[in-house]
Amino acid sequence: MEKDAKKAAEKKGLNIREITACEATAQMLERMEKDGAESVFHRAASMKPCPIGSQSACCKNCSMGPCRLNAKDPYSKTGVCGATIDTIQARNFARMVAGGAAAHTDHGMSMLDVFREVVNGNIKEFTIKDPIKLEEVAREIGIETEGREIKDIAIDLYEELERTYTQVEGEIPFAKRVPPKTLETWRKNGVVPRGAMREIMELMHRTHIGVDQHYENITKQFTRTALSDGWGGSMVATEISDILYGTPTPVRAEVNMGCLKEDHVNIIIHGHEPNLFEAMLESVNDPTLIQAAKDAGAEGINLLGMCCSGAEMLMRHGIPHAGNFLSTEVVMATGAVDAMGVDVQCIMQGLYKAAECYGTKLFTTNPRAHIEGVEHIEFDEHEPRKCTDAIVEMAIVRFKNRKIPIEIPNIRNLGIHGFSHEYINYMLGGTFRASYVPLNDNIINGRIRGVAGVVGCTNPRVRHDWVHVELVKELIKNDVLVVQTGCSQISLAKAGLYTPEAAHLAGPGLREVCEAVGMPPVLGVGSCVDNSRILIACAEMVKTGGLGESIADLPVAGAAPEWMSEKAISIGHYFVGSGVYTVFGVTFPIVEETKFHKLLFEGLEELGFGTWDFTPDPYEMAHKMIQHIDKKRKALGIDKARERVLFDMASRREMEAA
Ligand code: NFS
Repeated sequence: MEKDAKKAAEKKGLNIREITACEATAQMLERMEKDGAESVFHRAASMKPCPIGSQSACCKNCSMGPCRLNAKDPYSKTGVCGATIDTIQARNFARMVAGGAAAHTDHGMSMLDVFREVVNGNIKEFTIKDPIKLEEVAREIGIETEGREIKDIAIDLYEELERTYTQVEGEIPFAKRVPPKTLETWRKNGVVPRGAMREIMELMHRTHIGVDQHYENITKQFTRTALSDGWGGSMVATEISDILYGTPTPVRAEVNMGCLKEDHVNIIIHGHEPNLFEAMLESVNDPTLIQAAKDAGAEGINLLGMCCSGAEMLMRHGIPHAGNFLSTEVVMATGAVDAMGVDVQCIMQGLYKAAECYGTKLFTTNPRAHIEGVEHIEFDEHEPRKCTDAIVEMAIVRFKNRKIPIEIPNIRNLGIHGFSHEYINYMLGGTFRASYVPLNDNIINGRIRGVAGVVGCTNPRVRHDWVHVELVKELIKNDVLVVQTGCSQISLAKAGLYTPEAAHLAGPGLREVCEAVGMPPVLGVGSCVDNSRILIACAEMVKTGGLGESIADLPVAGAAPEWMSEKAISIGHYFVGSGVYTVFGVTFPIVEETKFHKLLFEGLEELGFGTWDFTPDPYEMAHKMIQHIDKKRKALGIDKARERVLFDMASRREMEAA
């Protein structure tokens, strides 16, 4: 009986407008429904999340279990080994941090591998595009640069940054960028990362059955591990990508599925490491391959990105972006994607079926990420074009033999992307006085109430894009400047908030600043590893002065309203570890009213860190963040300034009315 009901519900199909706020995704889901094709949205509808697992009240770390505890009465039971709910949850949370931190640091490590090979002359296709940044980064971590050759500085930089991963004792190099008072908090609590490999290894050890069985001690180690991601692996990934491929500056670019072109060979690169994408950019500009595409009847080759490497290429080169995580299968329903090349992270296995259904040539390229049934063309950084040229050639063949009727949603959104920390510096300060002083001043005088980082994934358990968009709109309406990365940035770009004109949606203070500088009220700073740019911006704000002595003093807040990955948990926790109030949506993987929950949601703040919070509602989320920002303004004694500005605005309006 129950089965029949379920089947009937499945037959009814998806309630498309309720599951996504993205019009292009909705249109393609309609097509998939007609074609009987499957997507992440369909699978989410037919699979209910496990209620015990979603609260992290189970343990499968050994074979005496798996043990299921009672989330409603969490202290009524323990695991077979005697592990309490707090131990179990802390261990589960810790392993999510370890998984996420491992992903980011392994990504950073492969960027460093490429850098080493470029410096040694073993890779010729890539070069050092931004030697100025190389020198700056080197200087910041104590490497002598005066009068030295770039190559010699680069060799030292490589060796120094390698310690981010391999060092067994001491502090990671970028600890030098942490504001002294924040670093003092870390030292006092024993959480300054040594090397990421060591931290992740120790965390996996400590969460094994029968090792660390105090949730506070486990929390200490996963804080250290998360910090080795944010100020370590992720930061290295960002800095080395800038050095090799150029530091982003603002660029006009388009997003959404309408960027696909019916009369072009369309190639999408989806994943996280920019190396594959950079090589692909060379391939699609190769005159021989362009000619081959023309010979096949195409007008040219159209390269697009998706997910995080897409976000990086969007901001670094203005390459169009076709959509975020939840749209990666759906986009193939256009029939217009001739080839998709993927590398690592957030690559759904379901892509295989969608590609098969709509005739897209799908390729895995990274030795670390194969998919059963999918053709693998290995990408070797020493001969990058071998792989990318092959993908282009196959895409051309597919173009010639297109069988599926093409249906491209006619939606494109123009915006300005590419606000690196360096550019924010320059933009607000001007060429001759590049600094954060104007930002700090505008925060102190209350035109800008505070800064919010809104980042992270999209998740089919909530209405796709909607939570991001509503949250950000509410924040800017209240004069909070928003910086963004990853899939969240694409949600807002699709909603049209990446134009300077979107400033009219901002509150009067923020609008004034945006109009004066000509910037959008929402700044995209890149992919998820580029959240490190937000950390650097926070450190700069502290250094510039007037907003307290540590990151925890700043009127800033962070959010991942539609998160889904372990990487998001690691990011969330390194922001908390750095002193930032951070709120997540969807669900929070902990039972409420446990000691561990209390530690994350209250206790950490008392130790000088930031704090976790949770709500699935975007408006409540915005106001929780604003409340925190106001609390910090008050503690800094700048709440009065803000009141005065509000009064000024009100009186101005009164005058206008009169
Ligand atoms: Ni970030 Fe990038 Fe997107 Fe989430 Fe996945 S693409 S690293 S994890 S889903 S934001």
